[in-house]
Amino acid sequence: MTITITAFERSPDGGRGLARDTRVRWALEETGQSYEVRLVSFRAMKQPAHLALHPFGQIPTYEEGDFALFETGAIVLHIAQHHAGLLPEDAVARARAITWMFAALNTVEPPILERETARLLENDKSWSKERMPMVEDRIRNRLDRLAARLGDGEWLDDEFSAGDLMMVSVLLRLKSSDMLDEYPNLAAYLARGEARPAYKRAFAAQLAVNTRPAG
Ligand code: GTB
Repeated sequence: MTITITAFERSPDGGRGLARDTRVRWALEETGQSYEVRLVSFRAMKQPAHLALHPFGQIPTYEEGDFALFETGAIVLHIAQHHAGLLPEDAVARARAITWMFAALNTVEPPILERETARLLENDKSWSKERMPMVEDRIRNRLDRLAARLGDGEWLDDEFSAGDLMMVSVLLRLKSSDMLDEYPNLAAYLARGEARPAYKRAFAAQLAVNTRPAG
């Protein structure tokens, strides 16, 4: 059955890989699944056809015949559960990998998103400069704990898993800041994720979409 995902027709990041289709592409590449991409404009995302797939009018979505999913956590988990390569066989290790996926999405990503919102939407407010150190300290609070847990390990548990895929995807959003400079082991962890051939293929595929000539 053909797998089809949706992605921005033109990502606002110009192909830096920050839009969330990249993590889904990465999971598909890690598990050796071929896929097609349906590109959607901001306008099309809010139309009934897309809203039937994604109630919040966002990308990415995932379709396999009549089966459709939204939310990258659910999509990556589905891919990982149905194809080898992203979850350990051992039940306990598998549960831990899934726990790391949730930790990435529910504990680490929210303060990072808060910083992006503050920078993009609140930059012109009189209180913006005053607020930013507090926003960044909330990120540091998470990074301190994550860095302590990772230590000098290669991945969060023994083997690379969907938990690492999600955590690296979330941390990538800090690349344009200097915050990761404070955490050499996290910066190295991120670099290991980016060096994976599957990540490189996913990144290149989204870049090709976002750098193609207009028209
Ligand atoms: N929780 C959902 C998930 O994980 O799937 C979040 C999905 C989401 O936020 N999708 C965004 C979207 O569709 C695209 S990725 N936004 C359009 C809308 O809500 O109308 C978020 C994103 C967008 C742009 C950049 N960028 O330009 O750097 C980075 C990330």
